[in-house]
Amino acid sequence: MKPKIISFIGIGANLGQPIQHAKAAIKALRQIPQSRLMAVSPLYCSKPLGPAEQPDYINAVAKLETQLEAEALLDTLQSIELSQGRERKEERWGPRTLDLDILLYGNHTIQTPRLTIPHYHMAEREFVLYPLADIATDLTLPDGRTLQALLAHCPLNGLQQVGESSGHFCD
Ligand code: A4P
Ligand code: MG
Repeated sequence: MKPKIISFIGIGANLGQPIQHAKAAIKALRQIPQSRLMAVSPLYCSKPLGPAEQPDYINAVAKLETQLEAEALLDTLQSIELSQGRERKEERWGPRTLDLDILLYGNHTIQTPRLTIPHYHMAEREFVLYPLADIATDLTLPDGRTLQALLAHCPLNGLQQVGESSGHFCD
């Protein structure tokens, strides 16, 4: 019997109808083999990190219990991205309809050509840390830093839950 690992998955979308892409991604996460979707944060609107000339993002974080190896989980997430995230005629290097990142995989630290876990720069990203706190408030990263300590140094930068705003962005 393979061990059951708790993994946190970052969901990001900023093209087409990003709220619909995020919801479709959550539906797909429920279907991943050898896995159980345990919690999903609310959806958030966030300001784009990187080139400013792109739409705001919808972000969320999901908690998945899985018996898949990390690379097999990545394969599955990439197939969800392909099937649900890339049906539109996107610019090759442009923003993406759907991005699914493995933020954490149990307490493992992984560094391979295909995988860096914990995910690159997650500890400074408000659109990762705040949704993570909604579903895993007492989390500690593999390096010993607590989520609460990281949040204390992470400004909101305009992050807000979908539905809270009067619709001036992310609508
Ligand atoms: N890869 C390595 N580690 C991982 C991991 N832990 N999880 C590799 C998933 N993939 C991982 O990813 C490129 C390669 O990363 C994969 O083939 C995999 O082998 P990708 O999804 O094709 O490309 P990407 O997501 O554009 O790259 P990256 O580096 O993940 O981008 P970022 O840094 O995540 O930036 N602003 C806001 N507000 N919200 C966002 O969600 N996202 C991005 C994407 C930029 N700005 C954003 C947001
Ligand atoms: Mg990615």
